[in-house]
Amino acid sequence: MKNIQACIFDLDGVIVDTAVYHYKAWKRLANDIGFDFTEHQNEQLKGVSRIASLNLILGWGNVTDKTEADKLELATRKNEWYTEMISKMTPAEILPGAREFVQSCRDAGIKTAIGSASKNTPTILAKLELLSFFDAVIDGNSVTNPKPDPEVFLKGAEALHVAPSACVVFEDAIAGVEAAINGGMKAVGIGSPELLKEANIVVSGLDKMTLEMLEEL
Ligand code: B16
Ligand code: MG
Repeated sequence: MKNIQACIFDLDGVIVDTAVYHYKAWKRLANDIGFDFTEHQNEQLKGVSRIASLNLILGWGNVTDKTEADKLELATRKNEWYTEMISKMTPAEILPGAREFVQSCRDAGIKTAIGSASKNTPTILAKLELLSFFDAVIDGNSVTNPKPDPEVFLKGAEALHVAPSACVVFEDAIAGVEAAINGGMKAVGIGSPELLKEANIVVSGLDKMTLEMLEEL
């Protein structure tokens, strides 16, 4: 595997599906304020940072009277409900094939990292018992520019001491695929080929991914 020296994985939607917990917590917040939004709208929040998600949701509810301090309080309230839910997560919630594929990369001498927008990444990885599967973890606590800015993945490459051109990013969000391309990396889309058009290849999940496919990128 000469060309590819590192694989950088997005967390939510690639390793684990936390979208359902995010949705429950955001929906509860919206309901408290006095409006609702659909699971379909929730799709637009994937890969989007906490405060940017809140701004989108408030827009859907036509809520325009919140100050920055109010928003901080609302985001904190949502995160409390969300962290309560993820505190009950178990390794059974790891998406099919994820642990196996990460392990096969490591067995082949490919370095592995997480590149996620989530500030809750350390908690989630601990609950999934996956901390020891990654050589570096770059998350929402260590980046200032959200995807599609490539910062999160470039920091991952740097931490692994691998050139961006030798990195492959696995992403379920359009902005995440764009971030990988913007950083000069290869991108494997996880999900729908219609949506993730810019990715080099798209698979439905890591259970469909093999080391041979990495070589062909
Ligand atoms: P938190 P990813 C993203 O994770 C989620 O997809 C997105 O829905 C969430 O708002 C964001 O993390 C921030 O999460 O509130 O835990 O900091 O897909 O980049 O791994
Ligand atoms: Mg994601």
